[in-house]
Amino acid sequence: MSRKESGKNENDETLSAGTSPAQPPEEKEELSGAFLVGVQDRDTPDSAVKEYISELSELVRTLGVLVKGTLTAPLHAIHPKFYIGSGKLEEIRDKAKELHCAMLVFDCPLGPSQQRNIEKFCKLQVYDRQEVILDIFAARAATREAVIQVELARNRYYLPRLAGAWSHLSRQQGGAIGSRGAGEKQIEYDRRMVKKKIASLEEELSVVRKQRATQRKSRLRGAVPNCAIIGYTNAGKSSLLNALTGADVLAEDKLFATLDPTTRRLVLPDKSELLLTDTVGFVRKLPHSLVEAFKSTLEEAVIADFLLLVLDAASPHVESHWETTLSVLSELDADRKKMIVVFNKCDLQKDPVVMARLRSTAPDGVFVSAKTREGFDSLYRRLAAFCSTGGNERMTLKIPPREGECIALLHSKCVLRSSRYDEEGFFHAVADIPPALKEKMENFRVREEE
Ligand SMILES: Nc1nc2c(ncn2[C@@H]2O[C@H](COP(=O)(O)OP(=O)(O)OP(=O)(O)O)[C@@H](O)[C@H]2O)c(=O)[nH]1
Ligand SMILES: [Mg+2]
Repeated sequence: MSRKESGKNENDETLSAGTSPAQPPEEKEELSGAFLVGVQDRDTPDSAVKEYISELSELVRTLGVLVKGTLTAPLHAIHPKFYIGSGKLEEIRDKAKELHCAMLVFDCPLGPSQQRNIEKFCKLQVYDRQEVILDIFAARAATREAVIQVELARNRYYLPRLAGAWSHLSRQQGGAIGSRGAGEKQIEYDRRMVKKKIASLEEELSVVRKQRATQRKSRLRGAVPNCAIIGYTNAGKSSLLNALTGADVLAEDKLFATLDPTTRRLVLPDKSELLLTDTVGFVRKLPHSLVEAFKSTLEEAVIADFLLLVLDAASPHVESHWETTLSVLSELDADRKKMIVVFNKCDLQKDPVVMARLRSTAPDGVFVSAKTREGFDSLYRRLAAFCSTGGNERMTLKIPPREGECIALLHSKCVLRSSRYDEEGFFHAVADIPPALKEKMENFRVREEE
């Protein structure tokens, strides 16, 4: 089922079950749809909990599953057996049964045994947010690299869940809940198989990574700055790449429409050039196994000379999306990169109060619309400024005579401050090096003490 068909977007405790709301569900109605469970600790305000649950609804709907009801459980301390208190879980179970739901989806990360305990107690399938995200990625993966990465992440997620988790796996193949019959031997066998699978996926991924690194090298050889477009899922990253470069990347009102990076060359009005790479979107609580597995894709952000951090100015949650994006970047060790903050979808955000708030939080932010192209002139100016000076670094260099290509690059792509040849033919220079050439020139750098 597509997201658009999948029902309303309210945060009501009980949502339409797809039948007429006036008629109670029939006794023998088949189990379907999900009941969502949010958790609220003392530090989380009501508004944030509402936002998390509405995002979880969106994620679940992306999988084509109807959301029938939601409930938020207060959390004073994590209950080792069920994560939340047993009284609350009973209430959740009864509500979910009343609505003939087939599954519970928790917004918090459940441990393998908590997941099993809740399944046993409620006799319902139990998912957590991480598994939902993994499933969305699995459904979206199209290229070999994405498929391997997702499969790797899923296998790593399932490995600790194998012990006694037969229903959990068998349900993936349509098995019934509560049918855990497999003995320890079988579980051991499965564990070995999953470990083997993980090892072979890792091997396959390392081959693909090497290919990507080679492609990247040939891209970097062009000495054009690299910019990665990053941001929360659905912020409009692909739309922006398309609008700026005339690329034809799929841009859809879907979570995680993009899993594979696409790079396009952009020639700015002042004729400076850069390479723009569209990347996979971020989301709150991105499963660690996914971040790990998608490292080679996400590395595009790490190796870029600078970032375009795209935010959806029309989203009521723009600030928290920004925070999440920065925290995923910090997990990748890329949060201190130079970046241009871009507020997209300005055609949809006409509230002057919101715009003023965003302007004051990001005085350097650029406000654009990928749809109407408003604000593109200022974005071009910011990009051009970056290309000409932004990322340059002054280096003192000593280049051997055999490196003629490097010397030529210094003359054509760098700003030479001073230069001379010595009697052995070495080229000595002080030059401002653009980001794309830093790695290459680093080999000939002369340190102060030398
Ligand atoms: N009105 C309006 N809609 C936009 C704008 N930019 C993007 N959209 C819409 O927002 C939705 C998401 O756009 P994408 O470009 O797919 O977003 P993304 O950030 O690449 O999303 P993921 O790949 O899922 O992470 C699509 O329906 C776009 O048409 C904009 O400036 N204005
Ligand atoms: Mg995209």
